[in-house]
Amino acid sequence: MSFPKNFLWGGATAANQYEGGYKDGGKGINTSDVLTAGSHTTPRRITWIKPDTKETGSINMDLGSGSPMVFPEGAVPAIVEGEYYPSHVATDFYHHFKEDIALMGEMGFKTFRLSMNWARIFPNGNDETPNAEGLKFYDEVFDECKKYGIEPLVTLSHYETPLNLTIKYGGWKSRKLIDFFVRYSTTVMKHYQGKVKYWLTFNEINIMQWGCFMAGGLIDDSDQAKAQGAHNQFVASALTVKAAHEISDEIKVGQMLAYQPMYAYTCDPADQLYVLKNAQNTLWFSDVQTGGKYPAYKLKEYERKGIVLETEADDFELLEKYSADFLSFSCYGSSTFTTHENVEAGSGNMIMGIKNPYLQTNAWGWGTDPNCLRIALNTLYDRYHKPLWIVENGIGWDDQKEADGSVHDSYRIDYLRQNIQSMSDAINLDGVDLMGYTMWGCIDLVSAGTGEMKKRYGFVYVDRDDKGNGTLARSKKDSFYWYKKVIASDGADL
Ligand code: BGP
Repeated sequence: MSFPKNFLWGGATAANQYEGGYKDGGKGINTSDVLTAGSHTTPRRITWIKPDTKETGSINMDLGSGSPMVFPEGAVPAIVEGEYYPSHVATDFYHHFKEDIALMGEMGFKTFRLSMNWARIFPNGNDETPNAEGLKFYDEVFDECKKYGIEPLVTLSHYETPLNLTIKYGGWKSRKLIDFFVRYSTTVMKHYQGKVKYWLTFNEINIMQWGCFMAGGLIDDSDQAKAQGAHNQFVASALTVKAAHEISDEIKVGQMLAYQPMYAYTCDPADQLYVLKNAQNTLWFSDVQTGGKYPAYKLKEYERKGIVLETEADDFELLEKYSADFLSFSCYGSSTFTTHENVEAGSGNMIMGIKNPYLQTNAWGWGTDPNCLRIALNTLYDRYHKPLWIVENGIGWDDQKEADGSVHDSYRIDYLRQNIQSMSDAINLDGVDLMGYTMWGCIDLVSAGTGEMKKRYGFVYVDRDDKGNGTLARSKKDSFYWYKKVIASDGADL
């Protein structure tokens, strides 16, 4: 079975994990720039400084550690001398973009998902005018894409907020950020009109609930702050959709959700209810941003917890009128839940839940699930009836490069083959409207959850290790040639 002729095959990246050049071209500092490296067993940390006494230290990032983030009195996140911050160089797209886009062109990419670095355009987040050098950089990137017929898909904020906005306003819990973001989104949508048609507002907006520093630039992880942070991002997204449609009806703005099918471990009805509640924890984000309305279960929960949103009179009308044009999502596998005790716990990273005996896992405990995309696509299409786009899917592996530069990643090819088949079934057998597929981390980049280099996803290997050593040279993995063949055959030759 093949795919529609205009299907957007490609790969995905994010500035904070890929771009580097963290001080080049007038770029400001982002929240991601103060995150240290971690590992599978040690959480990433946020460094801080007390501006008065110059005392420094660090605390665990909430995502992955599960511990609350409590900054010492008077401390603010900062870059501290002597620490290693993976995002500062990452895999240096900033200086390798021509080479990398040529590699994507060689694979036959129809689309390339990248994120724009907010602080490269507005270094402090709240500047009156954009940084011309930052605008020029992405102009060159998009011109390069055009050479190869590659349509960019641009995330406006992928796990980063200009640090100044976190220090000054506490990140997304402040409504001030709505105006700053809309100034940024409107500026770039106008500037790149004719070059960029597809935009996403916030990467994995629902990660706000577990990784609020990454997803919301919050240094207060209370339920109240997270609820307000999400609400403010919803309103900023709606205003971005409004601005996009005013600029041109060619421009489409999508939501981006972290999604994974959820299974009950047993047929005990208590397990089914537990799974339903867990699923709602994800789906309420798309109920609001794509569906246009807060669901009743969320409003009841806020009432129960005493959470009161700071809103303005037209917020809810805006959310409904300017809901997302399409829904994009990441999906790496599935999660399994139970209310029963004494069931072997899995070692999920971002993917929570317990071990599913029917599935294989990689070294980081992420399960591979041959049916996850078909289930995800059916669930989301039935719920919203809007076009979908899979913008992340893939498998992290500690790939080994041979002396001749080759990388034999048959496990990645097997994973992708199953996932693409599952996606094909959703289109061809179930009639789902799917716009495209961008495999995560198409050129090796830094892991978001752990800050490691050795958790690699790419079709292209980059010579860089967990300490930041390496030449940054690129080499093609076996999966590079395989994906090229898949695209050339419109998905028929898997
Ligand atoms: C998603 C993020 C990406 C990416 C990916 C893989 O949740 O949007 O930024 O990194 O997960 O996760 P990790 O890098 O932790 O393996």
